Amino acid sequence: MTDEDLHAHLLELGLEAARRAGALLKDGRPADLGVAATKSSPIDVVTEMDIAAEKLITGYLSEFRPTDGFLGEEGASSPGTSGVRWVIDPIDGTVNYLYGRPDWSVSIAAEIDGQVVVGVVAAPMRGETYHAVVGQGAWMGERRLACRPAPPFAESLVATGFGYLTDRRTQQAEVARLLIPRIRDIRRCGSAAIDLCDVAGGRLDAYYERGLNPWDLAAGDLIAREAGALTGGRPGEPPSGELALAATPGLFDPLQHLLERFGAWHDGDPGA
Ligand code: LIP
Repeated sequence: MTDEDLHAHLLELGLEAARRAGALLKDGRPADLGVAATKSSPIDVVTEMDIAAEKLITGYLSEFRPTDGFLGEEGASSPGTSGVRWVIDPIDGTVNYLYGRPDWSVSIAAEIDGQVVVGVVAAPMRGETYHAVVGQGAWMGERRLACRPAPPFAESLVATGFGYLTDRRTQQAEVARLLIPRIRDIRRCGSAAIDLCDVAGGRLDAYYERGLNPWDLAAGDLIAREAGALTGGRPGEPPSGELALAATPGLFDPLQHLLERFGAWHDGDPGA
């Protein structure tokens, strides 16, 4: 199988897995959905549907690719032997899903030897699915995605997010306070994968956040890059949990410079 054939195969599986999980989550959401457990803090929640969706996705993919590895937010973790690893966030935007808000997504990426080659983000409540294959552009269905031409910095629309730990949120609020007077406005959607796809599709000029996990980032980062955005972390660094940034090229450097100066890459002084 050529690399191109393998990528196409992985994309087909990722799209169908995301479609099936999205249907389960949209049509099967219990009216009385509650919190099944918490993780890093009392506001870092997981529902029965996060767990069910991850089980559906891994079960479907394993049926066709039994030797692939998995890394999932809700515990799927196996190295596999094929060199392919699926990185899965079954519900990106869990708090939104818990509250019945529409901005949540199913994020599925396929890595080969540690490099993401396929990314799929399904946003069922938007009726939209975004995808990318490395080197083949970013798409929303059949529509090719391209990030927005850079506006003047003071007219940029920038999204961010806030973590689940108080010290981190305090510093993140301080960074936003310093940034807001310098840009058009801030948006906080609650799903990193959707924010990254909105940069890819020109619905945002940029997005940054500290504290993302690999499953929040993997698919959306590829989609943003394949749409022509620049992505990274601190200067010279790749996007990571320390800091993830995606922006239309004309905004990337000035925004990265400000985020470095404002301390977007650390949690501030505890108790400050
Ligand atoms: C969410 C991210 C979001 C961030 C939230 C949360 P989850 O992922 O997509 O950008 O601000 O705090 O981490 O936990 O819903 O999969």
